[in-house]
Formats: sequence, C-alpha cells, structure tokens
Amino acid sequence: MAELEGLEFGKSDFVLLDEVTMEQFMENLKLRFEKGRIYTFIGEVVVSVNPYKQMDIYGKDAIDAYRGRELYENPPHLYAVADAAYKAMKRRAKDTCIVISGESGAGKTEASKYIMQYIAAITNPSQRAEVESVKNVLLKSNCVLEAFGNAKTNRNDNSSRFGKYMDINFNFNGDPTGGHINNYLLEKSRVIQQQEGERNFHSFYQLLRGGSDELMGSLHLQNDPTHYVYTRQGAAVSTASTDDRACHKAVMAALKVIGFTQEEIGSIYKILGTILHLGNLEFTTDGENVQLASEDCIRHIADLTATEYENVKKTLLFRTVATGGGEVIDKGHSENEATYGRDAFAKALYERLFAWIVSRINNVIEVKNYNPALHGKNTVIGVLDIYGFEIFDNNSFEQFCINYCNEKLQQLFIELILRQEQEEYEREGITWQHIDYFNNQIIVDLVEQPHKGIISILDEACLTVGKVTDTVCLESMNNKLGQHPHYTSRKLCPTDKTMEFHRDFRIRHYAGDVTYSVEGFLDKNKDPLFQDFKRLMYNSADPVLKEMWPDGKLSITEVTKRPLTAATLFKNSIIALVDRLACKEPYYVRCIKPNEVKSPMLFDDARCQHQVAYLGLLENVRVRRAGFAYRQPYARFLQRYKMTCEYTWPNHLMASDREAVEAIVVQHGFEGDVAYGHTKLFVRTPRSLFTLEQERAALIPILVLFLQKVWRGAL
Ligand code: AD9
Ligand code: MG
Repeated sequence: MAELEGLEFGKSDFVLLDEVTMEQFMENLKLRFEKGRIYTFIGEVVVSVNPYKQMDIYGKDAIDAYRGRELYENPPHLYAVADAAYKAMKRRAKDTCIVISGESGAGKTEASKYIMQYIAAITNPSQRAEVESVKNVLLKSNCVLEAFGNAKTNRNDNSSRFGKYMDINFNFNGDPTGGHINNYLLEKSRVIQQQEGERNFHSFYQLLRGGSDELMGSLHLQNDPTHYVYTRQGAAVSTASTDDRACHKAVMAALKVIGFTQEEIGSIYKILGTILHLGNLEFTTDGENVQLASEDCIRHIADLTATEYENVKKTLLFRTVATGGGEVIDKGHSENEATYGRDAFAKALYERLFAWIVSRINNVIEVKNYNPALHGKNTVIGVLDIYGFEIFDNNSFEQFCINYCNEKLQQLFIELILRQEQEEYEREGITWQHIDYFNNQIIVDLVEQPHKGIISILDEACLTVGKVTDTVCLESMNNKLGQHPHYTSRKLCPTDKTMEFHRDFRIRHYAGDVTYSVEGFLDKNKDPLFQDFKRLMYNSADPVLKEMWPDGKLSITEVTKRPLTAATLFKNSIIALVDRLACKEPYYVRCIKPNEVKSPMLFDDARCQHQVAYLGLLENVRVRRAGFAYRQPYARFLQRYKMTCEYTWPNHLMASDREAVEAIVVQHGFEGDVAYGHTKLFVRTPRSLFTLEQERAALIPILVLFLQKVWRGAL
C-alpha cells in the first residue's frame, strides 16, 4: 500500500475536518496548497487547486501506485478518481463519466489530459497493436483540438474556446476500442475579433510562426502575425507559456498519426490562409458602389480555395436575392454589408473547419466491427472538459452561453450528489438530517424555459420580421423578466448627465453576478451567412472544402428561411449532454483557481473562498459526512460476502437476507459503521468494506482448491 500523507499536510479528505465550517475548509485547502498537496478528497470527489507549476506527481511510479487500488488507499489524486471510474466500468460493467468543472484557468483541461494519460497507461497490458493505435489517436487528438480550439484569453493562456465531451469505449477486457468526441459551441467570433491582451486561436500563430518557407510561399503568407488584422487586434501575438513554432511541428505530426492525408492537411492550412487574407481585405466606396481596395487578396483567396477569381470577387461584393416575383437578381452590398459578409464568411470557414476536424477524428476512433454477442458489453467512460464559468470586463453572447452551460452542470451536480443522496436516505428510512443548499434550477429556468426564458425571448426577436434591434430585444427581456430574482434590468433611459444608455442586463449566476452587454446578441444568435458564400465553397475544386459545405448545393430559392438559432442549438446540445451524463455513474473533479496572476505561490483567500462557496463544496462535505460511502441491496451484499461468515456460508437459515447481512456485519465487528435501510445496507466508511474485500480475496483460492478436490472426488 502506498504511504499515506502525514498530518502536517492537513486532512486529505475534507470529510475528516473537525467541524465543517468555511474557516476550517479554507485553512485545510490553503495548508495543503502551500505544502504542494494540490488534491484533496470529499469522499469520491477530488478538489484540485491549480499549482501553476510542473508537479512531479504524474510519472510512472504514481501510475503504478494508483493502479487497481481503492480510493482511500493512496493520497488524493486525479489518478484515484480515474481508477475508481475505470474499476466501476470494468468490474460492474457500468458506464461512468468524469465531470471536470471550475472556472476559466482552474485546470480542467490539464486534469482531463492527466486522466486520459492514466487510462491509456493502465490499459492494454498485452500491448495489442490495434488497441495501442486507438490510444495513440485518442491522446494525439488533444494536441490537434487544442491548437484549433484553444486561445490565449486574459484569464488563461491556453483557454478552451469550445466544450469537449469525449466517450472512450472499452471492450470486456477493459481495453479501449475507440471513442467519440462531441464538441460544443466554438467561440468563432474570436476569428475576427479579439479583446485587448487576447489572441485568435493558437492555430493561426502556429502556422505563421512555424510554417516552412515553402508552405508559407504556397499560402502567400508572411511569417508575421502582426501583418494580419485577424491576428493582431488583441496586441498580444505571443504568449510567454507557448512556443508556437514547436507546437506547429507537434500538430503536423499529430495530424499524420491520426490519419489525416497530406491533401487534407494541405486543405486545412489553405483554409487558415484564406481566413487571414480575408481579414486583410478592405472595401472602399465612392458613395454608391463598393469596391475592393486591393485585388491581391482576392487572387490569393481564389487560389487557396480552388475557386474562380471572378466568383470570389462577386460573392464579396454582391448577394443573390429572390424578388417577390420569383426573379433572382444580384444586389450590390453596402460597405457595411460587405464587411459583415466577409467576417461572417471567415467565422463560418473556421467553424466548419473545426467541426470537420472533429468528425475526421471521430471517423478514425469510431468503434468498428464490435459485436456485443461475441465481445461482451461495450462500456464507456466519458470525460467532460468544458469551458469554465467566465466573467470578463465585457461579456457577450458567448459568455452567456458558457455560463448557462455551467449552470446546467452545477444543476447536474446538485441533482446527483446532493439531492439524490438525500432522497435515497429518506426513501430507505435512514435517519437523516436535511442539508440546505442553493438549488440553481431557478437560474437554469430563467435562461431556458420555453416561452418565458431569455433564449425564447431572443429567438422571438430573431424571428420577428422587420428591424428588431438588440435594444428592442433587451426592452422585451426587461419587461418580461424584470421581476425575476436573478435578473436585473438596467433602465434604457439616460441614467446620468453623461447620457449613457445601459445596453446590458445582469444575471445573478450561482457563481456570481455577470453583466452582459446585449450588443450583437441578436446577430450572433441568428448567425446569418449569405447563401452565395456557401455556393462558392460548394463549387470549390478542393474536395475537402467542398465536403464541408454540403448546404451550398441549394439555390437561394430553396434555402430554408428559419434555421434554429445559435442559442437554441446550443441549448439542445447541452440538454442532450446532461442527459448523456445523467445515465452514467458520475465522478467529479472540482477545480479551483488559486489566484488571478497565474502564480504558483499565491493563495488568494477571497477568490478561493468564493469558488468553494459557489461550487457548493461545503454542502458536499456535509452531505458526505452525514452520509454513507457505500450502499448495496441486501441480496447483493450477501451474495458477495457470505463466504466470510460461518452463519451464511454456503446458505443461511435466517428469516431474511437482511438478518443474514446483520450476521456478517456483527461477525466482523462494524455494527457502529452501518445503517439498515428498507432494501439496502448502508456503510459509512469504505474501510469496513475493504476489510471484507480482503478477507474474501484471501478465501477465494482456498475455496477454489476445496472445490477442485470435491470435483476430483478427493473429498
Ligand atoms: V478554461 O475554462 O479552458 O479557460 P481550464 O481548462 O480550467 O481553463 P487549464 O487546464 O487550461 O484551465 O489550466 C490553465 C493553466 O494552468 C495551464 O495552461 C497550466 O499552465 C496551469 N495548470 C493547470 N493545471 C495544472 C497542473 N496540474 N500542473 C501544472 C497546471 N500546471
Ligand atoms: Mg480548458
């Protein structure tokens, strides 16, 4: 058994605190952080504090120490949760999931990578080639998805700008056979615009810094991110913590390992090049007609997208519209429309590229030729790493969606850990002291309720014919939601002498108050792209590009006028995600960000306490302490442990299974550690069960020997 930590490192499980108070919780968390103990349990939940420095705790020795062990045998670690999820999946054929939550920069993505590395390390001991290849692709996919889906923000140099849920499939041996990645709402507005101090997606800088002369020449690009409008707006083209050039090499190599062909890799870079050229394209106007300031960019775009120069030019300056009489005409853009169209096109190109990369990876890792009748049940471990709760200086539609998603996940946590636990005790008739916790369902409803919620109001405004502006929509929200306890309307009239208009609303989220600027909400929700761009791409001679734009086949008269809005699509995907998680056995990692300045030394008490409070960790400890770590129906418990007790082996003569279970408990002397429910036995500490497990394990070989002798007739 690995050595457990001494008391100088604080309590390794918050359940062991003398008293469950915020002071004690924080004292323990801080002590452990300062002593380099970044993980602490709350029962099976791991609380993690971002160390902001490399820790020597993830090597082979650590993996060996955690492999196959019970949770409480080792100090708290991500590996302990990963192993618990894996064991439950393997021993009990249960689908499990590991939900990693916490705010931006708290360490979710790093945690998800360590968990995947652990699972990869402990599986496939016989090194079967096909399993190794699946593992390799699963691990390499992180590198590619981070390059295309992560960016430097003011909160995190490597912030995930998309949500990721990955299912890893296992065969009956417990070896990975494949997987599937679901991606959620990529923050595509970043392609065209970045706040001060932030960057576009890493992929652009990696290409511009790491691309060979030959590649750059073929893309008509210069090795300089400050040359491109789309990569220089945040005035932060470099980050201290990333080497773009080295990452470019690593991504190229990863793409090859995953199985992207040379042609496909070429197309990926051509699309990035196209986007950069689009950003540098300027329009001028003589008051009537819109012109291109320079045509060089068009030539490059036509070359990179394998389309005709004239078609590119026309698509950027005109759009096809169907008149009332069914006639189709070309209508010239205004300068604003042309700029808007260009940006929308750039965003859509990137979004589709990202979705296509994910789907290509999914094609490779999809479980093939799996026959449950032949191979046994295919089980799954899901790993969720999704953007954390965000409060920026300027919060827009993206933050609204991200924070809504975090509300949903908090709701799931409450549902599974807090509420279900309490309900089960009540159902089983176990004495139980009710624990109060804040149920955030009310905020979830504020956002998603049909007809009344914010998303519905937004959608209604988007579908209204005529010119509904963001401010009109805001007014409608204020009217309908002004009385809601978690919504604050800010009056639309000038509030002071500066004649400033409030164009924002505030939501009191479970994790804090966020003020959202409504500007751009409707547009981002409608997310329109002129059909002409889709047609242009569909008619590309580049098969990869063409594949990404199947809807470009439709002519203007065939296009569905009212596709689902971005918020509704997102809402539907998050509801589906929660359903998916809810039917699995959940394991939780709750990440905490110790300070705002990425320092390995600083434990900002107020910031940490705020996170502990909103993550509901104290309530979690209370429920856990009042509760029981294990529970099993009497019959199952008996079946497993009857061999450890003389009154129950091989069969008992008692009136009920419950009485037989009592006999086992009494014989092993842990009566004080259990409670008897109507249908189940509840065990407070895992250690009692562990004693039983050990005894059972010791008895099995003796029993096998005994049975062999019986069969041979020796007895
Ligand atoms: V966001 O919601 O995607 O913006 P995350 O994913 O929660 O956020 P991330 O895992 O990216 O945060 O961690 C931020 C940074 O903290 C990393 O880039 C590392 O520099 C640092 N970090 C996080 N966890 C660890 C760790 N276990 N060891 C060392 C870490 N450094
Ligand atoms: Mg992340």
